[in-house]
Amino acid sequence: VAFGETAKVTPQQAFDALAAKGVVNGFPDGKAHLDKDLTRGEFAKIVTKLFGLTEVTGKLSYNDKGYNAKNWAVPYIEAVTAAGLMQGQDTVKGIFNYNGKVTVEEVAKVLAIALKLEQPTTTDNSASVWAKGYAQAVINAGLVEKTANFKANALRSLVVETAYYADQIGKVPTLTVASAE
Ligand code: 6LA
Repeated sequence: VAFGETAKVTPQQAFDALAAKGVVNGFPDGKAHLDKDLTRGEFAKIVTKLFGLTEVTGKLSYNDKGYNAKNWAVPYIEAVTAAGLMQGQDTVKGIFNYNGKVTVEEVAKVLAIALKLEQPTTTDNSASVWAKGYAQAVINAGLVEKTANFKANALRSLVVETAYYADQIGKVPTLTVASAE
């Protein structure tokens, strides 16, 4: 691996590394089930853990059915909302859609904002209009393939791989060149 590059890992290796840090949990059968998709609520939990956000209780920002203090996902959804990483699918009706499947473009948006990636004005990707800039940002950062179907549901393999690399981005050492003075 060249200096400044991140080693390529398999989705299983990414999962294992994130599991060791408590970012993801396996299923009761002990497997990662990387070919499954995941809900927006589950994704909010991963994002909370990945970026070390504080879970928020005592606040209910959305009007979804079942969105109440007993819902396990609420503290995570409130955390990503407070951090400005997610805002829900309908801000007029106040719908987060926590049981809906998270899409690749939704993952792209969250990572692009969290990592403060530049959103290019020129885009060439399959994302919805609202997500084109975010999708291009993660493509240009090398987090997602440019040929990805951004409107499709994200698989757990994509989420763990992008989360793993997102985590690494902050850790790659930057080369400091001493001044000649
Ligand atoms: C209200 C709105 O315009 N939502 C957009 C987009 O911002 C949302 O991004 C996330 C990641 C979210 O913030 O919850 O997923 C849902 C997206 O919905 C989009 O509108 C269809």
